[in-house]
Amino acid sequence: MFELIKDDIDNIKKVVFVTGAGISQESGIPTFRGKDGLWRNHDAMKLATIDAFYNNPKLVWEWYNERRANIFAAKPNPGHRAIAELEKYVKVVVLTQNIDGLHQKAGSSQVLELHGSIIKIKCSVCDFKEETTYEISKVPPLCRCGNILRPDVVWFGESLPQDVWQKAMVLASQCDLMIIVGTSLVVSPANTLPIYAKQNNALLIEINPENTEMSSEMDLIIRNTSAISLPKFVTLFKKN
Ligand code: BJW
Ligand code: ZN
Repeated sequence: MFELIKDDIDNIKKVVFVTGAGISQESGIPTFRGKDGLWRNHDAMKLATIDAFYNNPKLVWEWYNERRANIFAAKPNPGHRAIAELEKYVKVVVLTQNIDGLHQKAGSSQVLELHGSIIKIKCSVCDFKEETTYEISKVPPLCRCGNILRPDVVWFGESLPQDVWQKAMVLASQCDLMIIVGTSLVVSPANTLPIYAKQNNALLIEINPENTEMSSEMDLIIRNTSAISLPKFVTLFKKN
């Protein structure tokens, strides 16, 4: 599966993973696009917007409540665990678009959450923020200041947390190998990270059963799932 890069392994010191919804699919968490991207006949892409939240905060909160219950019950799969295990052999950073916390649960120590976290909620007006895994029974929940609380995630049209994004760009520009796993690469600015890596002459590997926007730029493409492919990738380092 990874035969083509076997001889490059000794020169790889810094690995950056760019991950998306597909890596958590085998943990039972639906992806955003395609047939998986419908919830009660609503397009996930339309729900993940600030306009949807202000138009119908109850509906958007019901979507997040269901996802929170599913995500909090989910376990990391062999793909997440392989990435965490790779830290034994090389420097590893995970730049994830996912909000599910499964990389951290698997044991990865350097995870940058580009689109926020479903564990956190924040006020839509004041500075209030907290981590909570309890079920939000009355939706939409209200802040002490009287305004609506929201999930601390990044919706379309909103900026990514700037400190996180700045770090992500630097790390992508400095890696020797970037592995892009389970993302359609249609959402910017996360989909520009492979370009920063390429500018540093990093090797690019894509792990995805389907073609993506940037497949033609990859040095190696693995058309298989992450839970199958990533443990095999780590074995290359174990033999060294
Ligand atoms: C497997 C697998 C297995 C399956 N193993 N693989 C026009 C107007 C306004 C804005 C824009 C515009 N044009 C562009 C923009 C910018 C916009 C954007 O990119 N839009 C595009 C859709 C066109 N981006 C933004 O707005 C971002 N902010 C920004 O740019 O700020 C500056 C700005 C400000 C104001 C105006 C304009 C710009 C913010 C983006 C935020 C994205 N948020 C979400 C929701 C997060 C919260 C939540 O989860 O609830 O993030 S949307 C959703 O998409 C989520 C994901 O992180 C993200 C990416 O999706 P991902 O992970 O790639 O999932 P899928 O489903 O697309 O793909 C899954 C893949 O896995 C597939 O390829 C499968 O084949 C594969 N797979 N099983 C391996 N087992
Ligand atoms: Zn408030």
